[in-house]
Amino acid sequence: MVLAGCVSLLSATGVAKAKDSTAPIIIPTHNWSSQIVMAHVIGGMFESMGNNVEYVPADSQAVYESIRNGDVTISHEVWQSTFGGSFYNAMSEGGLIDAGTHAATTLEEMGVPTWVIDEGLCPGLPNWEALKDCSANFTTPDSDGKGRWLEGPQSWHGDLMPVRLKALGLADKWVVKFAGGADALWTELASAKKEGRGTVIFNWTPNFTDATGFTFIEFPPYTDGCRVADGGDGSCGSPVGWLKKAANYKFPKTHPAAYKAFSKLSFTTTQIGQMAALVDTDKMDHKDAGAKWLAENKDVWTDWTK
Ligand code: TMO
Repeated sequence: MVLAGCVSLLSATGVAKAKDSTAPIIIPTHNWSSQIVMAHVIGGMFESMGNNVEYVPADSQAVYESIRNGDVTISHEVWQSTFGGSFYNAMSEGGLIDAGTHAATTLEEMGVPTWVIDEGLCPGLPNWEALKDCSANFTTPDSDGKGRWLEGPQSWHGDLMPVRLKALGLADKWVVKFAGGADALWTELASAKKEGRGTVIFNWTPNFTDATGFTFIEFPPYTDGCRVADGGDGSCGSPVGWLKKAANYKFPKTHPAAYKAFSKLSFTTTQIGQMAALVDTDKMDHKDAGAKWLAENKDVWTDWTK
């Protein structure tokens, strides 16, 4: 109470707030839609406050080292399962700070479009043990007679999924293939549907598929240390995780107002799903999608920029 009184007294007497630097805030763009649209949403918020912004395409793992070094200012979608390791590594090296957590919880996991279950193509799903008996319904010309898991680009998880298949004793029935990009996952969903054939793909939530019917496979639960990189045998699924924001440690000093807005902002599952859908369902350009989202959701974000 006393403190609040002091603060309003100070601003009433015209003490200037710290002003943001005119140096550009560097925002990275990666290879999935919500991340690129949200880059433009947050960049647009910063611009509305009088800041300069630059977008740079960046590798989604290496970016944490770039933030630590100051080549990139922020990361606005730090997904626990895929990037938690790189995020904490950079933090322990020094130079990267945790700028808070979005409201949305996340899952990054293999799964099937829900119609695959409804059509009886793998009885027993979403329990992973069903995969022992249904691989014949998931073969493709490149899968050597095995069922195919279509993983995301290898830059996201390396050999996490091939190692998991082996650890679960499924490697004689299933094989992992890597998609060149996220678009290849959505193309596969559409063509499997058209051909009425089973498909298992890597996917995540929040995403546009939250609204189209997608079921994640339930693997043995994730525990700290269950992955090979953390000392385990890799026979576990992905965590239900957080979605964080990260920043270079100087950002609060160079751009105090923008940093304050960045640390306050928090998107929900629905909002992030909308950002992805503007591109993947409505086929908009990422930049236009960001502008449209900002225009239609002023009530969501303007308070954060004050
Ligand atoms: C990092 N991702 C959301 C694509 O799983």
